Amino acid sequence: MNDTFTSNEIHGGTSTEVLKRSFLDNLSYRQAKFPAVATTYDHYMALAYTVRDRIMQHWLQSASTYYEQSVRSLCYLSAEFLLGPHLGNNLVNLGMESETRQAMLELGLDLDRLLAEEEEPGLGNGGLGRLAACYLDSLASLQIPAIGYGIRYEFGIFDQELKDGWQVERTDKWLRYGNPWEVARPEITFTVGFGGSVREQVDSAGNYQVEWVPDRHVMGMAYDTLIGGYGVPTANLLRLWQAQASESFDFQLFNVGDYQGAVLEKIASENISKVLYPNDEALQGKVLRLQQQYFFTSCALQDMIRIYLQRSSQLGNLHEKFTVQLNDTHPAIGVAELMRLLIDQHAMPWELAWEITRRTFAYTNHTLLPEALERWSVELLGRLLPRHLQIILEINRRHLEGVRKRYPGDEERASRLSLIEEQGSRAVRMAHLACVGSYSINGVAELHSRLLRDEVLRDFHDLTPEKFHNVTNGVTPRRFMLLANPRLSALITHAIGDGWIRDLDQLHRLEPLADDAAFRAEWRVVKRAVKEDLAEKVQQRTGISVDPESLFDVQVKRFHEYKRQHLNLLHILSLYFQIKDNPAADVTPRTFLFAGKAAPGYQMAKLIIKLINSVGEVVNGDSDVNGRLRVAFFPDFNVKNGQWIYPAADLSEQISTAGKEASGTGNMKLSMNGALTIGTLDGANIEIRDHVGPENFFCFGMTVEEVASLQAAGYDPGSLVRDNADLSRIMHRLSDGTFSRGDTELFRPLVENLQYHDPFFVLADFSSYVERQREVSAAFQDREVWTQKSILNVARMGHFSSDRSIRDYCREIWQIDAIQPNGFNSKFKP
Ligand code: GLG
Repeated sequence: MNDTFTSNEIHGGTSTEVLKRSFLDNLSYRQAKFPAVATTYDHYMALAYTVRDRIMQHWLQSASTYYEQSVRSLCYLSAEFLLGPHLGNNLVNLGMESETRQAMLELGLDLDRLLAEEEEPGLGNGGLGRLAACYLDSLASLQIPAIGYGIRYEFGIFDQELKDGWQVERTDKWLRYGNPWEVARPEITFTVGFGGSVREQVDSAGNYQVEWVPDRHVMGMAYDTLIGGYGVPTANLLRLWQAQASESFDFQLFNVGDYQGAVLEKIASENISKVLYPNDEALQGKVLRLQQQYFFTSCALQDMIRIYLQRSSQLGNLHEKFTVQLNDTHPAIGVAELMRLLIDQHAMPWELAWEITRRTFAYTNHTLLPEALERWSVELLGRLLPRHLQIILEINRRHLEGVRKRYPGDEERASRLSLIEEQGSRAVRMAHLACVGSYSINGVAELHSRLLRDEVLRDFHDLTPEKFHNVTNGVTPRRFMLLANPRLSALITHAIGDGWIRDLDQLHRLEPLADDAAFRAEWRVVKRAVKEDLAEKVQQRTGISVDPESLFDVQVKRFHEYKRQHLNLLHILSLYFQIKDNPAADVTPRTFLFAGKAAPGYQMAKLIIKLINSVGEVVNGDSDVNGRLRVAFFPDFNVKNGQWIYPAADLSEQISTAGKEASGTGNMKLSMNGALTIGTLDGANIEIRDHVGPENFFCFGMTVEEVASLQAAGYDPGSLVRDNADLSRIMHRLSDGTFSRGDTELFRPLVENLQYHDPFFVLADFSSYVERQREVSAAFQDREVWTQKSILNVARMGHFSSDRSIRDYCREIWQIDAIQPNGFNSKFKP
């Protein structure tokens, strides 16, 4: 081996020789293992450090450039970042996968085995958290100065297992064996207060002063994860906060002999960053959750001010150097916190502080579901954050003063616009706080943004229409195409070059190839191979063997009644009984694949999981069916498993009730990998259909307007059951024990809910869905035409790259430009 490498090469070079040398160094000096006793996990760790060092080079260069040029930066505040495994993605982004594979091979190691060792950081629930991760990838790839701020949960989203068809939750100890991707920053630690009281006094100069005296302090310590861009020497930071007790324990208590009490206090503080709330789209109103929100938001804002003050002595232009995107209302308390920091800590007058605050924040709404709109009781908020409640009430007083001036006598409007909900127990409406305290408000798909303007936030739209925007979500093609689907990516690159990876619109150049029979044949070979890979995984994880030749019909996402996994089930049952009536019927063989987690307390969602498995048991084992229908539930849906599933899908199920799914992003991942969509006119489905063309998309079901008028007219799901023989048989069989080993009670809550309430209009859309599914089955028989549609789906998905979303944010909202990192500069002070 060459012994003359410089330190820069050792940490930055990517030749096979250098990589081997770095790897062995890391195995010795960071893992403390000699080769004979090193485990596969040690090898993974040594490789992870080797890769991290290379991103570190990029980060040091980017950070020094940002510092020298005092650039305007984005701060993305999010309670969730669902990153997925780092190693494979970083290798792809650094363009060093093949050298690394070779280096490992020369050391007698298999890169794929090392990749499989990684425990993914599950610091999010679903779409909202994964969107944040896609945006970090695009921000770095587009060279936009940015910091992601969030919480370093010790336990991420639970691992899902299945026991007798039921979901069982297991804690996710992702940090058990250490996390090679993060850098601990004990020197970057902030104090966050809770509780106590507010003292008001007039000082000797006659100035009115407010002092918040919290009765408890928690420290937030930074852990940094580097996010490298694709094919560029830029890396940004994801800075996650971990809670720590302010003292190792309280000496006063210790001295009076209460050692136990002192330690308990410490434990209570550290609980704040202990666990991610596993709810998606449902508010729980728990104190610990509000503590988490305030904790990370306060740390982030204090950190921004610290960074800002490195280059400037007064805070008057804070909003010019930073803009803060609030990922939903979870960090919305930041509006009050920034006011507090500016007024109480930096002695700024209210008007100036408000001007800065209002020009700093921008708010993204992610849901229209009323049960997900956050409200904190005034009593709870006042107890936990008394100074913030004061500030919120003062913001509200001034806000309503403006409203009353503009709409004299319109008290109803004033109460609708108030930050405080007065009906029932008083509560702070966090979305209203975010709207008033921001310069921008956006939804995540065109339909969603329209419904925000016209319904949920209509009064705010009347008041400040210029604040409203739409930025349709996107997903990163690096992780969800290049990394997840190397076969398809290679075929595409072979056909049109690799420019599409950074500029997804270039996929358009595939369009003419949809008419090329030879290309279609290659496309099918790829799809077939990817389906075989997945079939093997399904066999391993579920014991169910599935036929790669069958249509892979995929619904993977969180379980929620609005997403209507049970509508999919009703279709399966309809096909099943069709076969039972006539075993010789000509049915297109299908594999129905489900995956997703249910919130642990959401009984109905868990029952739907059980029903899927119960139906699977009967259908898969029925000799009349003879393998033509297969139902499989792939356990523990997470980013890693998603990367297996998305590429293999033929059909993507996007079947939410119109008006309920803000955007969806799984719909994009599937279509980008060549699945055709069966979908409602909801969320981003509408835009996907517009882009790929209605002839390449199976659309069904009621529109938002039709749902509203059915609701207004009085919806009677029972009559639909009575009038539809297929449906009445299905409903009957669901309750007669056919799918529950004779138990007639098990599925009753689900059946009765549908028959008597059906809040998500499952039965109302059933016929339209089954009819469209019949077309799907027929279309799949003609493989040439199907392949053509599949190619056109991919060719026309360029718009749904998260790069496009980030460009939209930069241009329409943030006003931030890209920056090329310089080389190192001696002036740089780390
Ligand atoms: C939400 C919505 C999704 C959306 C995602 C990202 O339910 O429709 O795609 O955020 O904007 N709470 C969510 O996961």
